[in-house]
Parts: sequence; structure tokens; C-alpha cells
Amino acid sequence: MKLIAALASPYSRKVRIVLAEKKIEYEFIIDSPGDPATRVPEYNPLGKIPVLVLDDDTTLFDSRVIVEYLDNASPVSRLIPDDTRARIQVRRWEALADGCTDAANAIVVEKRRAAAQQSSEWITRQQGKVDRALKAMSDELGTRAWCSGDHYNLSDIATGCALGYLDFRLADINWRREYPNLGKLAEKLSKRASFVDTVPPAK
Ligand SMILES: N[C@@H](CCC(=O)N[C@@H](CS)C(=O)NCC(=O)O)C(=O)O
Repeated sequence: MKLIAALASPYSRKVRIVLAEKKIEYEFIIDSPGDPATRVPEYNPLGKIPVLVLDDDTTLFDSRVIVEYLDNASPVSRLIPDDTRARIQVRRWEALADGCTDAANAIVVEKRRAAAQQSSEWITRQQGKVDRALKAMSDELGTRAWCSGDHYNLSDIATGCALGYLDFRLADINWRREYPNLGKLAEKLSKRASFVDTVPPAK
């Protein structure tokens, strides 16, 4: 299988971490939708990465569909629980963490526009989502070792990618000071090989 993705994309990072944890071999094709020569729309009509291309040329997107496919493709390191209640909790965490990344990404994209075209209301609205998502993740994590349940799973991976994206693109948000429990979790995740090997490149 092939993964079409980019080194700086947090959703791609989530998928790459899942591939690594599950020890699934794949061909990594780097393609950024913002590149004028991008071929991403040939694989995903939405023009977004990541896209997983299976050996029979079936294309899978978005990252949430891809990670579910991958978790079922191999029994190694199950990352999404079978039990319905536990699974829904993990997927909810993923939605929260990915949603935090969506809002952070919207801020990054807006700030790249010419100053006169930027909307401060839009940035404030997205910042509110990031702030509330961070508080919700911190409150729900509490003093527990992992985000959902008592084992490392997809909820931790999604949260680690969301926090890593904030460090990468919006480093002025000092989430560690306000939410030390998220800092502790991020520190623990940052020691895993799957996280080390997928750190976004220097800007
Ligand atoms: N919900 C999607 C989000 C994917 C996404 O927004 N990817 C960004 C790169 S980080 C992208 O491809 N942006 C290009 C665009 O929106 O045109 C997922 O989880 O895969």
C-alpha cells in the first residue's frame, strides 16, 4: 500500500504513527496539496492528505477512515477497542483532538493571507475552539495515565499529534503551563519511536 502524505501534516502524522505502531510496511509518497504540481486530487477529490492507496488501487481518506482500516488490517497493537462503548470513547477523543488541529490549522492558513485580508474575528473564533479543546482534553485526562481506558491507543496518538501541531505552528500558545497533565502525556508520547520518527521538519 501507498500513503500519500506530507511531513508537516498532523493528520498524516497520525496515520504514520498508526502504521509504525502496527508495523505495517508501506510506500511513502510525499505530496503537498499546496504544491502547484500536486497529484493529490487524482486520489482524493477533496484534494486533501493523507490518502491511503491500497494494492488494488482503492483510495481511502480521510485520516479517521484510514486508521480504522489499518487497525483492522493487522492484529498487532490494537489501537481501537472492540467494545462499542470503549471504541466510541476513543473515537470521540480523536474527534476532539483532530478538531483542535482543524481550528489551529485554520488560524495558520488565515495568518498566511495578506494582512489586509485576514479576519481577526475568524482567528478569534478558531482560537476559542483550540482553547476549549485543550481544556476539555486536560479535564478528561485528569490524573489518568492515558486518554481513554487504561492503555495507550488511538486517543493518545490523536492527542499527541494535536499537541505536536500546536508546538510546530502555534508555539506561542503555552498549553504546557496551563495544562501540565497534557504536558506530561506529551512528554511520555515523545519517547515512543513512532512519535520520534514523525516529528515535523524544522520550519
Ligand atoms: N479531516 C481530514 C483533514 C485533512 C486535511 O485537512 N489535510 C490538510 C493537510 S494537513 C490538507 O490536505 N489541506 C489541503 C486543503 O485543505 O486543500 C483528515 O483527517 O484527513
